[in-house]
Amino acid sequence: MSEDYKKMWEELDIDLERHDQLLGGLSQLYTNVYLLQKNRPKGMEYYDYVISEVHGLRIKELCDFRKKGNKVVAYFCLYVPEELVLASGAVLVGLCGGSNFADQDAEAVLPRNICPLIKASYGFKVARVCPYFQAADLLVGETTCDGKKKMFELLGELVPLHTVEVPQKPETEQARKLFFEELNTLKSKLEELTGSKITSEGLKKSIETVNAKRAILERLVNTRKASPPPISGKDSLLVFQIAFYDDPQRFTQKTTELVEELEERIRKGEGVVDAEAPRIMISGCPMAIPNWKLHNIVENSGAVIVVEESCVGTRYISMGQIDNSSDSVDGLIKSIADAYLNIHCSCFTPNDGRIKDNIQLAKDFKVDGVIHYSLQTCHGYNIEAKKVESALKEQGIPMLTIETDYSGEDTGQLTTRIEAFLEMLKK
Ligand code: BJ8
Repeated sequence: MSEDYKKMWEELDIDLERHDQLLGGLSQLYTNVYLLQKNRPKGMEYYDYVISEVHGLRIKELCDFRKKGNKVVAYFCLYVPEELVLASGAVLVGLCGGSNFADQDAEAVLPRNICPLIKASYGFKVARVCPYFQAADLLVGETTCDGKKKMFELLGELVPLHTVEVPQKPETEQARKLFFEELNTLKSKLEELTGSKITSEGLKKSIETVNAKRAILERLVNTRKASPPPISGKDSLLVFQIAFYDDPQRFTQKTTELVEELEERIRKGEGVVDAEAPRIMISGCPMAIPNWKLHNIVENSGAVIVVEESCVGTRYISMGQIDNSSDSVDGLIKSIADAYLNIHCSCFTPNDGRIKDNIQLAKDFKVDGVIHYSLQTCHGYNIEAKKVESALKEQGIPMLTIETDYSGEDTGQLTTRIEAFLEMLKK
């Protein structure tokens, strides 16, 4: 990394020594997991570059943006609409942590036996190793699972934080009304932060920008219906992970180039694996960078992941194309609120939509089996796994349930279980 970046990190109050360790580990992991893959699409070079500059160029862009008086907003969950943030003139970046690097820092305050994603989200702030955290002018949390909700209270003691209330029973009229009002409150908070008014013209434009991003991601998802699929599960996961913090317009343009290449591969019958490789769906908790553990094990075991029912997969685009035909700010926020309640997170009750999504996706992507993925102590997804399993079983689709964390300690055990599951599918 250049001296310029060092100066930038110092200005962001990064702990340089630990940050070096973090980046060193990431680079090694990325080489092993990603760069050794065979037959990758050329379009993945852009995402390789983004990762090589993950704490460099994008952070510089954010710092330059802030120097002009603009604001950076950071978030942890899909229920915070990017459309509203962009319409306020700010940019939105994702903060969820996917590594156990700062667990010890988090455990000085948080209990040891909580979800690794919550621990990482808090630990990275305390350890001062994440420049996205350091560059954020406002964090937006949300009331989804209890662990996150309570962690946000502690995070709010360290940084400016606003929490959006997400209703838990989305089917009711009261829930829709509450979420609409919550997004209106967020709008006021963003206006206060940026000093600019959110207008209907601005909102229409930002809806268009984010719709375009979702449309190209949907096209990417659809390419994986092909047999053989033109892209690995690992690579597709990476594209979704990067969608959380890249510039949305550039991301859409680069992903369009990638998708065009993938569609061409399909026309030529080219794939990343043999057509006989077992087709697997992953369903469950999100995977933040650099959590590539499960995908790596599954694909190194000879299968291919063809779809993720996850917030780094189909849930990220489950709002669909948001209607921006209204000429009033209220009308547009109502469209956004209604669309975002189509994200079927396990914090909802009941959450039948997610069960239906699992069945539909398993059929559409012709999967041979499903691996349900829960992070340790994530009660919502852990408990819901039973319902998902029964529903899939009725359709004759086998499911393996996995609960894990960010450590590598269970890699051997997981590999054995996954290989046995794949063997069973082949039979
Ligand atoms: S919309 S999945 S991003 S809440 S894994 S912290 S649920 S204990 S991340 Fe999520 Fe929004 Fe839902 Fe998606 Fe809690 Fe579970 Fe941990 Fe989780």
